[in-house]
Amino acid sequence: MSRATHSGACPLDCPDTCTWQLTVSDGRAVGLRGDRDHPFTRGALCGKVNRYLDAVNGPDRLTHPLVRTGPKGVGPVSYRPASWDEAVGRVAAGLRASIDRDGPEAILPYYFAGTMGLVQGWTMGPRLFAHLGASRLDTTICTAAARAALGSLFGGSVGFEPESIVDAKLIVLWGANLLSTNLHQWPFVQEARQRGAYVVTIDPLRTDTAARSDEHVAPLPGTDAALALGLMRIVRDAGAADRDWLAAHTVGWPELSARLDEWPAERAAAECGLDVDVVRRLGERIATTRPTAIRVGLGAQRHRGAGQAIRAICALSLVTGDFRYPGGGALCTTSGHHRVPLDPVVRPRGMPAPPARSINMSRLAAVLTGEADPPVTSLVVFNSNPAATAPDQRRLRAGLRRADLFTVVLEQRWTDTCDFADVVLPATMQPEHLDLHTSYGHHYTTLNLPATRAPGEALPNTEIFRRIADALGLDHPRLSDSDEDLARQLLRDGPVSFEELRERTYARATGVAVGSAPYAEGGFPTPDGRARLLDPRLAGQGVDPLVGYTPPAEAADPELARRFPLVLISPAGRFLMNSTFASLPWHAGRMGPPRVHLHPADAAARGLTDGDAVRVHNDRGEFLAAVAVDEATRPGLAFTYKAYWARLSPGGTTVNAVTAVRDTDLGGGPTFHDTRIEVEPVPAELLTADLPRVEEAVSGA
Ligand SMILES: Nc1nc2c(c(=O)[nH]1)N[C@H]1C(S)=C(S)[C@@H](COP(=O)(O)OP(=O)(O)OC[C@H]3O[C@@H](n4cnc5c(=O)[nH]c(N)nc54)[C@H](O)[C@@H]3O)O[C@H]1N2
Ligand SMILES: Nc1nc2c(c(=O)[nH]1)N[C@H]1C(S)=C(S)[C@@H](COP(=O)(O)OP(=O)(O)OC[C@H]3O[C@@H](n4cnc5c(=O)[nH]c(N)nc54)[C@H](O)[C@@H]3O)O[C@H]1N2
Ligand code: SF4
Ligand SMILES: [Mo]
Repeated sequence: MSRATHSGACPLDCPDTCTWQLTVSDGRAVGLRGDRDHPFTRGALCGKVNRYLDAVNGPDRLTHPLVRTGPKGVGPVSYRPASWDEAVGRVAAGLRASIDRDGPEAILPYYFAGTMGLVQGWTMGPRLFAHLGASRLDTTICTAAARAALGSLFGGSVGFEPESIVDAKLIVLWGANLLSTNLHQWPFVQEARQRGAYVVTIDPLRTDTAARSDEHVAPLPGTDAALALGLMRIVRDAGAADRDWLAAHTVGWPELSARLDEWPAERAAAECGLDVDVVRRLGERIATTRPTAIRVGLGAQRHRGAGQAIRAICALSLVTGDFRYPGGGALCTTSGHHRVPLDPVVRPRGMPAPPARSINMSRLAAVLTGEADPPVTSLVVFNSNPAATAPDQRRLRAGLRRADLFTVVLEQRWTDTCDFADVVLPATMQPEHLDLHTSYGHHYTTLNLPATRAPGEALPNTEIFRRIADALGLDHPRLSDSDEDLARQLLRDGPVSFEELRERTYARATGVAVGSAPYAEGGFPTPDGRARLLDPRLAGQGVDPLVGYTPPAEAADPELARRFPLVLISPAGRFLMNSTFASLPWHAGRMGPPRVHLHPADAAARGLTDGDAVRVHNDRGEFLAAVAVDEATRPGLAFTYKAYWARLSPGGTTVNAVTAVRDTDLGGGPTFHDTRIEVEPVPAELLTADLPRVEEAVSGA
């Protein structure tokens, strides 16, 4: 019996990008644990990934290409197995038909971070579509608003060094639920606490993270910029604005300071639905505590005013001068520190890549139902499950059902999106392919080498795209680069080599040291090294050039509030990774069925008690859920966890049936947490109606 251990990377869309040790016995993955030496992983994975091998070894893995033989939207019964040659031939014919009829922009590749791996996710697929002249995908679904805000403010997605948070004396976890979504940051927060730090969580919900902090401040969703402006005002009035540092390393402080005159604590508190004393105390604490670290989550940027929110929150750390100190300042994502430029790999020199329109992925429902001209007539989905995760699900499903839309889905298991495919292509999982990972929560780069054979005929995305290129008759040599070639190209000008990573699996690769304050002397990645509290370029995008406040859209709409009195947010669930794992028995069991959490006052006002079946609805659509009466929320605010699967949910829809296609003020991001709803009771049987189990469903194919 052969048994070996291989180092690799967790591929999931999580800031922690853990290094893991995979045990393989006779070709099968049998054990998985966190790398003990990795400075951020520190020996442990998370609950959901401790069971990752359920996904790898599951009986529901897709093992053969499938082609559609029946209607769209009904599931695996509409499909039969096919050879790779036949399936890829169909894909090529479908794409060709779109090109011949409407030009290459009629093709839309739709992909996201199902794997964060740069090789399987962000190189060969985009390279093929760039060469074809297909529509480019503006990958906005997650961090577009934050990225745009950080780009404006700092010149890139940079911030304090996350391991150095141990040196902070005040830690503000702002719109971040670390214990669910950034677990490996938590021990560093605890270490800071042991050294005397005070921890405040700013979250409309009393999450586990909030409950385990020293203080929980619960503003109304989408009002963070108002809170940040109020806090900056208190800091300034306390004489704690770091005027020398602001003068040397920022632009726009005089203008911002003038704006703060409009933001007394009372106004901020009223806007945020907070007690004014809570705002004052927090402001005074920030004014008097150096260094303060603000760990900004992504939850604060899923509202219309997201760009201004992220700018204002991060501006607070500029006003206090906290970037002077190790462990001080703001951090939303570390991705801007990693020097692995994608564009030269996606569009390598010498490979023609015609100019093409750009399509905002968060608008997919609108794009497929009339917004795009010429229309999208071929859709190639990989590393994503938009039928579950994209907004305005009812409209999106209507678009996906279009008879004239040719859809290809590359997947590891049958998902909601597969229901609408013409061709489903079986893809490998992380133990089966090569990949290269940077991180959005730390400063290490990790190499993942294949350690097991894929089940059946599953292939890496890269190989699937090479075959599609070949079937299309494309013969540019860059379209046959191997996975190792792609990884080497990504690392070409980087600080760490492929050889080094092959030897050691991971390396610190950004040039920022633990315990350092990278922006102590300014040097932000803007042209003049200064952070921009005032950014005249934003005027062209319809955004106030000065840091300020954009109220939420639906949450702040009194007219809509009369019909839909509850605001609904849908943050991350601990045992899922977006919609990944939602079909696996262990993970689904830990999550429980879809629930809508209501404050006791809201439940009582509607005569609802725990476990009652309700229809959660607004003008866009509805989903069914059980009521969870929950003190973790506040009156007027409901929540449910994101990314259940429609095909496994009662009623056949999810929370994204009520979320809107609407752009954030900056970056064109989605506004999942800016949604109004009402709930009304429905018969309990509706929740327990027979639902297909995925294993059964797929064995029909
Ligand atoms: N277990 C698990 N981990 C995950 C994911 C998952 O699905 N499950 N998803 C991954 C992905 S793709 C991402 S993008 C990240 C997201 O992870 P986070 O950045 O943590 O984002 P969310 O879970 O959307 O929201 C975080 C918190 O923000 C709060 N929040 C909502 N609206 C507001 C607001 O207006 N202001 C403030 N201050 N807080 C608000 C929510 O109540 C929530 O507790 O997590 C990643 N990690
Ligand atoms: N209501 C609501 N909706 C949300 C959010 C929210 O907060 N609220 N959050 C949004 C956010 S932050 C995000 S990032 C999106 C994420 O939404 P999606 O991009 O749809 O992410 P997942 O649901 O994780 O789906 C990823 C899919 O990729 C597949 N996959 C993984 N690795 C590979 C591979 O190597 N090859 C192939 N072919 N497939 C692979 C997995 O099996 C999985 O089905 O959801 C968004 N949706
Ligand atoms: S999901 Fe995040 S915390 Fe869990 S193992 Fe992967 S990288 Fe680590
Ligand atoms: Mo995300």
